[in-house]
Amino acid sequence: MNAPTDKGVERLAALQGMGESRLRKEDARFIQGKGHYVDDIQLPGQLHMDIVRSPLAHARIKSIDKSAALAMPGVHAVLTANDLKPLKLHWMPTLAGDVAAVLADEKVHFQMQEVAIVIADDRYIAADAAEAVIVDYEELPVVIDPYEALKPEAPVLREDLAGKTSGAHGAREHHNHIFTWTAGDADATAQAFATAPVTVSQHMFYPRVHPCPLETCGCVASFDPIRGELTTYITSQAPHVVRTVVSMLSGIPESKVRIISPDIGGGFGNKVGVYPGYVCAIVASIVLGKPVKWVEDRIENISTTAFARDYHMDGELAATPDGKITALRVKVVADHGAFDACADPTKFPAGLFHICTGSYDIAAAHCEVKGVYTNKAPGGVAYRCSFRVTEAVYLIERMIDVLAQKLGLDKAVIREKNFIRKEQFPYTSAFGFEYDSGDYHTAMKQVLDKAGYPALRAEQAARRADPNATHLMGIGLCTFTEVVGAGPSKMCDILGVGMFDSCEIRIHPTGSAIARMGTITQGQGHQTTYAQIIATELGIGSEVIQVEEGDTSTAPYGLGTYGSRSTPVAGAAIALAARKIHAKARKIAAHLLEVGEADLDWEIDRFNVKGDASRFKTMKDIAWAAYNNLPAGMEPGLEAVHYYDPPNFTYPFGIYLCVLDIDRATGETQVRRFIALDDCGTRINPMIIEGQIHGGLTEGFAVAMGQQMPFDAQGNLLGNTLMDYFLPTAVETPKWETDHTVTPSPHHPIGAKGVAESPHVGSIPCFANAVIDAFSHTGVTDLTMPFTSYRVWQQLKAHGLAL
Ligand code: MCN
Ligand code: CUM
Repeated sequence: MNAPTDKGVERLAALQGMGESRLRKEDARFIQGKGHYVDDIQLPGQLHMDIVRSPLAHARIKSIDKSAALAMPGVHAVLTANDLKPLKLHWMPTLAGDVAAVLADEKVHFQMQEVAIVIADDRYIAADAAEAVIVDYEELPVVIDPYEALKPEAPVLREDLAGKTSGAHGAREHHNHIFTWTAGDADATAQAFATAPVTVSQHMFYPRVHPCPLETCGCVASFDPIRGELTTYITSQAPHVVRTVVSMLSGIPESKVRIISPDIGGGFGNKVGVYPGYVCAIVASIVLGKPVKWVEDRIENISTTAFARDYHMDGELAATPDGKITALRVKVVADHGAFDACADPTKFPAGLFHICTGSYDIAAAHCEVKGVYTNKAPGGVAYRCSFRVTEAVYLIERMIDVLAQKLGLDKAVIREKNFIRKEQFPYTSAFGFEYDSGDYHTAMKQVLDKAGYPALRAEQAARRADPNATHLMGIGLCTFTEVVGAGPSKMCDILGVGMFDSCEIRIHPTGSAIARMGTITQGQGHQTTYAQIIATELGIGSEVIQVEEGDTSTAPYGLGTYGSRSTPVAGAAIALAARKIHAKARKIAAHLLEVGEADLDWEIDRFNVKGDASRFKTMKDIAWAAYNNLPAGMEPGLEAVHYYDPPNFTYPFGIYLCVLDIDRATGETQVRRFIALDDCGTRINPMIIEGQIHGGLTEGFAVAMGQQMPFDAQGNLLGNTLMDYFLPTAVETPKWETDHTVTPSPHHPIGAKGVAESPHVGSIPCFANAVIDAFSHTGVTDLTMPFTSYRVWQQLKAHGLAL
């Protein structure tokens, strides 16, 4: 390629391609009130649905009296499980191989479970009528603790599974047991522990939290009885998967089902699953022949749609006396709630939790995850989690601190000692993951230098020595590795559909373009960044490239946006679709310039004749020719579609450091510094990456410092409104300092790895490690999130540190 001339530099800048901090194209609409969300959809004759929900967490339904509700003016229908039974729609399959009640069938399993639906002229009538439905319940004993649930005498929660000794993931050992999933080499690990000079163990609980997107879940279902076509606007992160599920459940051919995800006001994993509300609205529209809208309120969203975590973990490390880790063993009890509705790739009931050897070279490892039913809402995989990588990183990053404390080693030194070294990549972990690329030592040094780490430790020691110090000081480190880009379809599928993704690009005669994708943005800026990839690959300005997602009638089949998979999978599909177009464009250019293809050089936006840059054809010239002046025998048009099945996941990583001060009088924590270095390989749009990292760190701060979903013994969720559930604003949010290194993925066409979940995955253990580090001189090795002032103050009291 010729070195870009000065004019080349200008042309390159005009493309606004990869590496540019191109401003978000979406924002012009959003900041002028022109966003178009599900609740903005108004169809002629549209009716409204509301849901009658259970006040009890575990109860038998003795009777349901609809008469008062049906008598109310404006009410069109009240439907219960009995009405869905003839259609076999009162239960539905979950993505995890279980079934979930659409409307409670004889029994409710968690508070706020869907019991009946009301369809009315407007939302207010529907809400009033829902209150008028009288349900007679007989209370049953409630189980909210998964350890209690596994006791022999525990009440049977899922009577529908009576006698089923095996489930989707193997044998069931107890009536409330869902699965036991293991990975790694149990014998090799046991042997390493048996001979290890040093071992540590730690129990830790990662509490249940909720992603709480600003827009709640909802849909507008519209069945056209004349055409037999169903169109549903829905807040879905995976519209094609929804279409497949809806077609399978309803029997309507997939070609007559159209799912449209319009603008989405945040998903964060909350909008991956298929919820009873969607199914009910669709059934109601089919039954009534009219469009039906259902939009959750905040309490319904927090109480019933996909929560996250609820992992009770026991970790063990074996090591040498100087801190070289030789083995990791983990046992998890996972509270899945009433139905196993985790949105994981089919073969992985614990998601990608087995990435839990983290950034460390650990020879032997074994993990066991036991899924358990309780009387809580179902879900489990949500909230910027990369399929439970959040839990995995929390486990290993907490464990390494526990080991450092036991051995009296510095928490940075122990990490550097155990890091997988740069020359070991591609590195196969004890759990079988093949890490594609990484350079942890360089990144670590960059962060420690920036933080002035030795001085921080010295300051901490001085504080500890001073009985009059008003504040404790904690220094937290988290040096994580993510696994994103599900996935190679040989390993990852959803309901049997391989987890590839897709892109279709069409170049119009005048040189502008449209790209259609199987993914769907919820705020990640795909319309901005995807265009940048095409701009660089094809030499067409980003401004004239439209990116369209979310409509199953126009987009090629794709598995959607979650698990930070859009860049690793769809991003690769874009590049490869563009390269197909590029190859055809080269042929057309050769024809137009009357030279051989080999005589052409590609330069930014054009093909030059080798050695004579004055003879060239731009991509714009070629686009025009593609519709009127082609080499003999060549098909007209300039477009391509690519379905990309990745050969491997991508393994982004980060080094995070948090310094915080704890007020010994009040227990208040103040984050003094938070440094986040991320490496996501090739960076498409640094500004968007920065935005994703700020957002993920802020959500991580929320989880660590305030979010929780506590249940009382009766299964009442305490805190399902934004009065109680902590959403940080600019006031509480710390100032973030970001940094990066670039270690491209060797197997991705543009070397990019995902980034969106990293800041969340990495920051939560970093905050936890910082708070616990502040107390480490007292012998404390674990505290449970969230670290509210009251909880921290209790710790201060317990150790005689409160002022
Ligand atoms: N990007 C980049 N260079 C890279 C990697 C990513 O410029 N090397 C850009 C991408 O082009 C994209 C964005 O960063 O615009 C995020 O890309 P990626 O990491 O591939 O993640 P996804 O697009 O697949 O987004 C999913 C991820 C998930 S799973 C959750 S949960 C989450 C998150 O995105 N939900 C979000 N970030 C969110 N941000 C917003 N505003 N709203 C949500 O609901
Ligand atoms: Cu696990 S939250 Mo995101 O994968 O949609």
